[in-house]
Parts: sequence; structure tokens; C-alpha cells
Amino acid sequence: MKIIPAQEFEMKRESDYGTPEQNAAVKEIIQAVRREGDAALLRYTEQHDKIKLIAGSLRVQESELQAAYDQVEPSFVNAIRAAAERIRSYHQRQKRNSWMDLQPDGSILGQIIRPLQRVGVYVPGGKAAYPSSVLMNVIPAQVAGVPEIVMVTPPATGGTEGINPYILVAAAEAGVTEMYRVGGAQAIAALAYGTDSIAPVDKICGPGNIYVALAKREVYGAVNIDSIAGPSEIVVLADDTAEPSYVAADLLSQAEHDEMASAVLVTPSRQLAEAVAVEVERQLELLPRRDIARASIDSYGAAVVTASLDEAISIVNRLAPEHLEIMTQDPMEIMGSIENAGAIFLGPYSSEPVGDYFAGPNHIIPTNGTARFSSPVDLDDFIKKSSMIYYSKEALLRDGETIMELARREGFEGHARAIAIRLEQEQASQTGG
Ligand code: HSO
Ligand code: ZN
Repeated sequence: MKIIPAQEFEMKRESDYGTPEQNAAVKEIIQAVRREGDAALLRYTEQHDKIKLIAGSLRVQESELQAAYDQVEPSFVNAIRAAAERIRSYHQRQKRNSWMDLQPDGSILGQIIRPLQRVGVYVPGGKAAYPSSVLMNVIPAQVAGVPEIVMVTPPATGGTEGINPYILVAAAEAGVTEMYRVGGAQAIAALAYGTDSIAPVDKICGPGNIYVALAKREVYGAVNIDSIAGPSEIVVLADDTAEPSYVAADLLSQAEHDEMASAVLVTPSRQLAEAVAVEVERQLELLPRRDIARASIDSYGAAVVTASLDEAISIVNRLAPEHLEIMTQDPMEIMGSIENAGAIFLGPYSSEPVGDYFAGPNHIIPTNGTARFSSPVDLDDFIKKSSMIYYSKEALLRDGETIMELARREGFEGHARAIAIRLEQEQASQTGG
């Protein structure tokens, strides 16, 4: 891992908006699904996943779910249940209440919170399918009170209809209410516009390949979507009290996600930077996914040496990392100076995987510096608010003239008259007319 002085460090960021060919392919798939519905889903599934399905078999049956439970280890079911419970209880804490304020004039103003009715969760196929991410997408929707939570995931490629049983079990435990074996841009189109088999949803969440990401951008507006996640990022802010082998292991834990994942140490201690670089080399060789982790560390990894802890903090704030670990003498004190970070892990025992799998907070967190203005997935992603106005007669008599003034300045005589008709009626009844 390269060791570089603070003034030479620039974080590499990549955004993928797809090639013109990919964008065109996605547009065509969406059009076809809108036109032909299930027939298009079956055709693209045969083309891309090499599986010939009939419309009736898009939906995953109860018996298949039972078979999945029989296939996975009981220890996995127990682990998923334990994690789900922690994640549920953390998200329960985010519940918002509707509110209403009674004003002295007898009117009432308020805000009503309602869950979305129907949410679609995309789960990628193959190696990128993480049961933990199924929990992180589904549980907040379920806790928010969303009654219909639909999962779509591609059937295993190469001729079998089966879906990864670990994904099925995680989905069932998290509270998914319908599951369909369809993936890619066609699945996103089905969720957005509906087909005979799949009713349309209000919001689509979950990660996917470039076609899925482009399709989500394309249907945005017809439905809501979540933000498009970039590769995993970890920044460790540490001083010379940190244990180099822990720091190195945590950096590698995210480097193994993806060749484009980034793992960066920021420290005022050159000695720590050197010790961590040695440890990264040593531990890297022992990792099963060393090729991926090596590529990530070589292109996106760094140990950045600063002149002071304050400078280290200001670099972290500039990076606005998805995950920040603070391993210093007094991490709580430093936390007070952190303005931009998606998730903050404090002290030597809060290794990022604790949060990736189990602690309770969501692991779907803004990447690419977007933690400057956005937040981890939470209940707010699955609710909407209605504002509520009950005006009393007294209040309208008091405010009517002001409202008419504003309306007439905008040239809206009709707006003004809607108020005036009530004020006039009132005056007439008061003068006994
Ligand atoms: N670190 C990932 C989440 C994850 N880790 C899932 C393991 N599985 C989010 O950036
Ligand atoms: Zn991870």
C-alpha cells in the first residue's frame, strides 16, 4: 500500500453512466416490457439467463421457499434471525409520528405519516447476491409498515430456475411478501410499469449491475428509486495508539468487495502508516479474495500521513466516506468534529463487518462523497408525508384579506374570490342580511 503525504492525496472517484450502447439497450428493454409485458420478461430471461420459463412460473412458490429452508444450514437461519432482530430494533427507533397542532384560533395544522403501499427490492444474482443486503433493504420497509414488499432476482443462469436458497431464506425472514424470478433491466421495467404477473410498485430499491442501475435511472419519475450505490469505501482515522493489524484487517475487509473499492488510512503517525502497510501486505497474501483486494489496494488504497490530527480530520470531512473508523486515544471526542461520514465506527472493537452484518444500523450508505448531503437507508425512505390544514372560521376571517392580497399580486383573481365568497357570506350573516 502506498504511503503518501497529505498534500499529495486525491481520492479517486468513479461514476458509471454506461456506454451509449448500454443506455440504448436498456431503453429498448423497458419499451418492450411496457408493450408486451410478461412475454418480454420471458424472452429476455431466455436470452440473458438461458432459462425458458412460462409466465405462471415467474412467481416463487411457497414450496420452493420450504425447500430453501431445507437446503441451508440451521446455523445460517439462526444467524439471519439474530441479525434481523438487531436491524429491526435499530430501525424501530427511527419511527416518526404524525402530528397535529391545535392553534388558539381553533384551526389545526399537521403532518400525516403513511407508509408506501408497495415496494420492489432488486437482488442481484450470482456472487453479488448478499443475504445481509436483503435484510438491509427489506427490514426498514417492513418496519415502516409497507404492506407489499416484492423481491425480484434473476434465476440462476445456465438452465435452472432455482434461486440462491440463502437469498430466499433471508428474504422470507426479513418480511418479503412476494418473490419473482426475473432480473436485469426487464425486472426493473416490470416493477415500474407492471405486467400481468407483477403489479407495479411505488419505489424500487437495491443494487444491481450497470443495466439495472441505468434502468432505475430511466424509470425514475414513474416510480421513486433509491440512490445508486458505488463501490464500498472505508476510511480509517487513527493515531499511534491504534493496533496496526486491526487497521490493516479492516481496510482489507472492504478492499475484498470489489477491484474499485477504496480503503484509505489517514493518520498523523508515519510509524503507524508504515506498520499498517506491512500488515496489509502480510494479510493480503492470506486472503482467498486476494486478487480483488490487491487490485483495490493498488489503485484505490493509500496510507495518508498528515501533519496533525486536525489535518487528518479535515481530510476525512473532505472525503465524506461511506464508512469511517476512528481508532484514536479518544474516538468520542473526535466524533464531534466529523461533519461528513455515512457511518462512524468508534474504537478498536467496532470493526466495519460488525456494522455490515449485525450491529443494527443500515449498511446501505451513501458513497462517492454523497455523505455530504445524504444519509444511510432508513425508515424515511419508505414513508411519505401528507400535510394537513383545518382552518377555522375565525382564522379565515383574520387572514382572508392577506391571502387575497397575495393572490391578486400573482394575477389570480379566482384564488382571491374563493376567499372573498366566504368573507362576504360572513359579513352578510353578521349584518343580519
Ligand atoms: N460493506 C458493504 C456491505 C456488505 N458487506 C455486505 C458485506 N456484505 C456496504 O458498503
Ligand atoms: Zn462489507
